[in-house]
Amino acid sequence: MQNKRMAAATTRKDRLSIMNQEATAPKKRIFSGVQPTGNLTIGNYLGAIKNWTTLQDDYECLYCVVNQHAITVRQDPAALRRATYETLAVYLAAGLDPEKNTMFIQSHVSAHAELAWVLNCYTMFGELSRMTQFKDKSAKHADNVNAGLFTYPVLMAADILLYQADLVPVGIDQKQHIELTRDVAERFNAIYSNTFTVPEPYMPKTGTKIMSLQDPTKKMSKSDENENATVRILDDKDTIIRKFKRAVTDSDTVVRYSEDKPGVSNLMAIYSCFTGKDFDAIEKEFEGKGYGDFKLAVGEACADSLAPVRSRFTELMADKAYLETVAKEGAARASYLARKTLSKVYRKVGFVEFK
Ligand code: ATP
Ligand code: LTN
Repeated sequence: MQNKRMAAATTRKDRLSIMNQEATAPKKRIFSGVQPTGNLTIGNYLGAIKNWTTLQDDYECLYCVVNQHAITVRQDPAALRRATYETLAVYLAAGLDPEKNTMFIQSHVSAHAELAWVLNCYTMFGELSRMTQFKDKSAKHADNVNAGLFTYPVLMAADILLYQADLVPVGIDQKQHIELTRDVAERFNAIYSNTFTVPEPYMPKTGTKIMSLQDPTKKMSKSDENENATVRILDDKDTIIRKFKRAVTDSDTVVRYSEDKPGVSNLMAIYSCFTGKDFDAIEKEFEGKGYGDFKLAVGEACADSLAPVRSRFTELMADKAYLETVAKEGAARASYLARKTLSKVYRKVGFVEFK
């Protein structure tokens, strides 16, 4: 934001005034995370990670690989370990600079679990029962409706509140969890005086909910068992094009954004995110052309945009030592910030100090 303001400043006086403000006003803080529960999809990319890369110059950003959230659903330990490093590698491959952003692994910073325990005592059973993600996931994993799945949003609130984050960039599916985080923060602040920054969700205009290619009424999700339903950030070009060719549309032939055309509208949103074109421009571009041409164009735009991410990812995965260094330095910085909040909370609730 401040850099854009600087570019727009026309006089020397304006520029000096912005520089003075930059010197005194701390940058706003951002926190977000992705679960290492599988290969990331273009939903995760367009709804979250791609936007993160646009924020790194103007905000102080922390991005976490939330492996503690991941075990609310049963995970194979080796697969979880692999996915944890892969998720961190995707953050870097997408363009997040470790010099500018703090990237770390949730289980490396014990304050997350510690604050979550405290916040559990300030979150109501009724509030958690209303969470739609809990309802969806407990229906999907009916044999394992564990307490962690139920209190998942409390750990998420702890993630965010530990860092006094102002903004949380996420897809729309996480909005309800951010609202709960705000309620818990406000409740705690009201009892103990100002302790937590009350965060706001930060969502992109388009791409906030990318739908499944096989059922456009359902969110695209990395744990979907139907491989044709999801496009993975790391899929190769042929696979991406094949998946878009098979995408469910409708019996019409017109490329038009409309609620009654969820399949085509979803493809238009994806195309818009990758090309920067708006819906009017897309409708004009494909006037008189069929779905075949359109699907191919979406596939190509997606594959071409992701190609550099994929090649950088392969390089990064071959350098485990580098990934470990990024995670270690990230955890050190995150722990320092997290401890400050946790000590304050412990003092306020009346825990005696460890001497
Ligand atoms: P899972 O299948 O394990 O539930 P997921 O694909 O839903 O995972 P998360 O790890 O829960 O992904 O989400 C990571 C981030 O990606 C969140 O900010 C979430 O809002 C965003 N996100 C996930 N799916 C989509 C989607 N289809 N469209 C837009 N954003 C999404
Ligand atoms: N619940 C989120 C992942 C997540 C998160 C967070 C996102 C865990 N902690 C803190 C933003 C901020 C999801 O995407 N399912």
